Amino acid sequence: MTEKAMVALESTVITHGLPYPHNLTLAQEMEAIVRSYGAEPRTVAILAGELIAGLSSAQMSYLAQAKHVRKVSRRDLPIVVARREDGSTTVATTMWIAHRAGIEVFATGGIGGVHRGNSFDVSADLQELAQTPVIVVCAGAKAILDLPATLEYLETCGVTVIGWQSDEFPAFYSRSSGLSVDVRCDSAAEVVALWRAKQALKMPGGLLVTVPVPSEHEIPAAAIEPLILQAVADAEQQGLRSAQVTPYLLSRVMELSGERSLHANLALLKHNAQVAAQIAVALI
Ligand code: PSU
Ligand code: MN
Repeated sequence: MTEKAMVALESTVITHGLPYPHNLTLAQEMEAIVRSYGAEPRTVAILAGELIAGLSSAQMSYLAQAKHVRKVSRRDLPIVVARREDGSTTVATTMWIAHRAGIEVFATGGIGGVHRGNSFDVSADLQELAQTPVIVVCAGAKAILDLPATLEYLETCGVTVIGWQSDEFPAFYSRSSGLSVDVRCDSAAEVVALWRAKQALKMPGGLLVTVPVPSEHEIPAAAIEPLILQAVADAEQQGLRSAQVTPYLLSRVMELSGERSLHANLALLKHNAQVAAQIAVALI
């Protein structure tokens, strides 16, 4: 039980997910939204090897402009700590650090998942959801991933997937994926009830709350799919692997689809911050 309503925010979306200056404005806006709902924002990152849950505004503006900051997932954590390097945290490492800082709720855009055409490329985000007790609020996963395989993997890991006011698993830019969630929640209190039940059962791991992008910013699957196919083909042609794949796909889809995808991305991140803050407040 926490005394303060807190919401963790990740930093890979700042360093690798969005272009400057949109990344900085977005990070600041997400923090302001969390505060306006009565919770405290804690943006997570690693600076000079130190794990930070709650960047200052100077640290945030440094990170938003820094070049060559390492994207730190679970396996990278000992490296940046030992070498006292800077790093931005993925969903996996943000969960890990948030939990150790006593934070139970985390808002992000999209989680990593199982990659299309390469079922051995599975984001460490999924394993983290299996192990670390944090409620992750996201817009589902980008259709750059294999969404049915991602849901199967979450099922194997025992992660309950919640649809926020929705029966369907959202596909980031699109509200619909044709895939069902495990349970629908229409209010923060319903999410809290599931969380409390999971805790009472002493089960490890988090909960995934998936929030469809606000309708006015949605990009229909038919419009985005050809661009995703193009980006996936380009990534294959370049022979990218491991941690490079996701950032490349994110920036290539953004390049191919332009302003529209940027605006959808910003809108869903801000909306997710609202939902996460409501859940954090309901937990107190
Ligand atoms: N999906 C997005 N935007 C992002 C990411 C994923 O739509 O910014 C980032 C998140 O930080 C996520 C990470 O945790 O990419 C997953 O990377 P990988 O697939 O290498 O695990
Ligand atoms: Mn990967």
